[in-house]
Amino acid sequence: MNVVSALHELRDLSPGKEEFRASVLAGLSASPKTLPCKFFYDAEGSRLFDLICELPEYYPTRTEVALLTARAAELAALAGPGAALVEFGSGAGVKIRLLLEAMREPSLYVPVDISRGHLLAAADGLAEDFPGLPIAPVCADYTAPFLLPAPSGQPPRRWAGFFPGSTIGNFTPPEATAFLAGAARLLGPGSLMIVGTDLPKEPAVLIPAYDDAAGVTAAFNLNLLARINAELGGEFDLAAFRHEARWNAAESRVEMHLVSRHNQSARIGASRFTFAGGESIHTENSYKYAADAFRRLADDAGYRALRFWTDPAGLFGIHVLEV
Ligand code: AVJ
Repeated sequence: MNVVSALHELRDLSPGKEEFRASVLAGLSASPKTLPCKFFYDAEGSRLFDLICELPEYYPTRTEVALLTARAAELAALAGPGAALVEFGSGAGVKIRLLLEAMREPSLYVPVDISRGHLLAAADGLAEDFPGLPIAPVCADYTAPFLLPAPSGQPPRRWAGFFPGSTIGNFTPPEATAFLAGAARLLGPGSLMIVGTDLPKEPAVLIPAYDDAAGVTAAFNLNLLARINAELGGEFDLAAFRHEARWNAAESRVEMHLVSRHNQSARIGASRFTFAGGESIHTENSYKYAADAFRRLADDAGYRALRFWTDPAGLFGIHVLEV
């Protein structure tokens, strides 16, 4: 099979501008104010996120890549020959390469991502590096249900979900349980789910990971306001907000906020929003799960825990689940 025929046409279910507008207006009308983190990932946000992954303070990516490298053969053995992979939030497609290289005759790769350009570029690169591997990209917000593309030819021996990066930490625990239950339904009985989870640790390590010295994470957070200005005709003064990362110990999560530097108001079309000095827009949660806490959550979603791996410093974890 040649590269062109192995790369399927994109299925585009990405949220449109009206969904973005409705979410932004609702979030800024709420108290406290909030914006959904899934909208970070326009072209510029995806570019900034890839830079975050390279930052010295941002330990999750390199720690998880090292874990995946060490465990790729074991993961491939668990998946078995002829397995089909679905990746939720596939991004630049770096981590999946480690799995695909170790797997025997993977039958299909379905990258699912909300960022269309990023998804297509990553799928093109993979099609070149894995000629003959059917790749069926789906541009979708995976927090909403979607259908899997039907594999051409033989049904895969086994489906395996891949949700790396601790992106599951963006959900609240009930949302994470619902997401996992949905993945179990989507992938079916006998399927695997491989989930990367960041582990709780001292704020002295967590806070710099979300508030780096070079200011990349600040730019990533503020880009949400730039996107509102560009796409929704917003009139936010980006210099009037500052990025803040907070450790919420009671909830075991890092929170990102955009804090208003002074009293101000900002318009988006016909709507006007007022901000007191020090008032924040809560833009992201990043939950940190101890191994046991995550196992309970997976159990609530109907999954059995097969494996858990962590690095020597106990920074990051990978769970392998089966349903
Ligand atoms: C992509 C959700 C895993 O929560 O660590 C990085 C996003 N936000 N720096 C994370 C993020 C700020 C990241 N996830």
